[in-house]
Amino acid sequence: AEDFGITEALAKLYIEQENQGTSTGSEWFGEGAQITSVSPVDGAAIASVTTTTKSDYEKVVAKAQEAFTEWRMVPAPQRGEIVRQFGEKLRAYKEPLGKLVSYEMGKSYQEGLGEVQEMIDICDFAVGLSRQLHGFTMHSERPGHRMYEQYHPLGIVGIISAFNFPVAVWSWNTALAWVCGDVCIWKPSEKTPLTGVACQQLITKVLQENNMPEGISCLINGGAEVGALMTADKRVPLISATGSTRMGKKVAAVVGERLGKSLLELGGNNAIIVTPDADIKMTVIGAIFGAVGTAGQRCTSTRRLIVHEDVYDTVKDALVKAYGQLKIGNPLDEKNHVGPIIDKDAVNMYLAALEKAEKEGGNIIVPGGVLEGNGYESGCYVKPAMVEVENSYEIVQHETFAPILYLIKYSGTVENAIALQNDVVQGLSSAIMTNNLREAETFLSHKGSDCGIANVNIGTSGAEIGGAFGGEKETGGGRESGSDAWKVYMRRQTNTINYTTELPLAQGIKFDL
Ligand code: UN1
Repeated sequence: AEDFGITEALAKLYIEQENQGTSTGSEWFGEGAQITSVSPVDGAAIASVTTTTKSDYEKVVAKAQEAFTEWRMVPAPQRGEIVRQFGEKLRAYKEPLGKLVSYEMGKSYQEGLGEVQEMIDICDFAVGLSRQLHGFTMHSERPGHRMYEQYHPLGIVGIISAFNFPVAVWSWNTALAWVCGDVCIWKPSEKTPLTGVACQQLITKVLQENNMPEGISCLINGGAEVGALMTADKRVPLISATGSTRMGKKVAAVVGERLGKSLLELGGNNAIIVTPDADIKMTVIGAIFGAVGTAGQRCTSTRRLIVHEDVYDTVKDALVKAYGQLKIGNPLDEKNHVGPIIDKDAVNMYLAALEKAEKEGGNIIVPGGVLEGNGYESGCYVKPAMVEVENSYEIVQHETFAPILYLIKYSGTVENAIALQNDVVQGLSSAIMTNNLREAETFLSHKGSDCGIANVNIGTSGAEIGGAFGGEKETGGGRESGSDAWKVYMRRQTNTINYTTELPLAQGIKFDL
């Protein structure tokens, strides 16, 4: 089988064949069972990691706590300098890391590189931020008093990430958390542990080169039971979790029980509204990239297309034609548009969703199916499918992490389309295609989209790091990445200072002895 430079990439990223799993920097350990990472690209076992046991975890927390006492006293701009150097490291390792992301997760090499680019960009963002961790000052109601607020580091941030963006989501959290003075413990998805090992190796090099406490970046590995060690642990004040709504509800309950903070980035059910005033060519490109890019495995992937009856047939025909041209195959081969989905469980969920859509009355216009034969031996390559449905179907209400696009027809005004778009439990990303100002502004208004992301004339996926990223309702309400998302990684303190010889009370209260 063709290697596509994978062996070389693994060596460059310091990935050994086994026993890398738990790390507090240069120290690697782990007593738990092995997880073998299997590539959905060719079904090959790439390497194994050891899972983290409870006693391994205790070692990690101790190291992280120790690192925190040192790290929080490093001035924020100097912490920014470390993150800047990490961005430089990522620039130097962009190709091997992008390749490993592509091979371990199955997204195209271009998208693997794009994911590493998001990491580099968030590092740049965080460097600037390290001099801008601003609080407000306000005027006291009392004479001779001053008030202001400031932000202090929180402590340990626990990061639980998903397979679909195996490295970028970690960096959105860590780059900000580190400049904020926090230390991080990361549990990557058990489906993509090796990209986690690679990132840990690279940041450790930067910390060593700067003589900084290595425990600011720790790695643990395993399934939900390993994540649960962190969620239940009051020594971890913030849990940032990305994944399914089902997982998020569990995390929120456990973290809520101890009144910890959680940042949740959960499922989406993202729609593009296509009005009679849409640019059809742009619509087709936006919809197709949104639906089949990353093989439909982004939380921002386009799941639903809500199309006005006047342009419905035109859009449908153009999409069917475009779907016919999609090349499905090895994502490291740049000729292909669509790679595999993550594993056979995902394939079964894809098949079950299509079956259910049909049973509920859906009309399959681009049939799905699992590809077999030469190049498809992993059993994870599926055909992007398109189904005409009603928004109310149970399966349409559900996020299936696969390239299935649901077509929904609307008539009348844009308000009708917005009602359909909002009529799901999730609230991550949304878009409208229109050249009509009234429609666009209605979509963005108070009575418009209820999602965390609402776009005009671009698709639902591919958000830039500069904005706050996240969504409402069952998407979990968290915001990470750009804008002022950093605030969740810090604790806020209001300070009042009296510089007089009197002690007046607030609210004019008299308390004379
Ligand atoms: C995710 O799928 O978890 O907006 C994140 C996008 C990417 C991030 C997706 N920048 O599609």
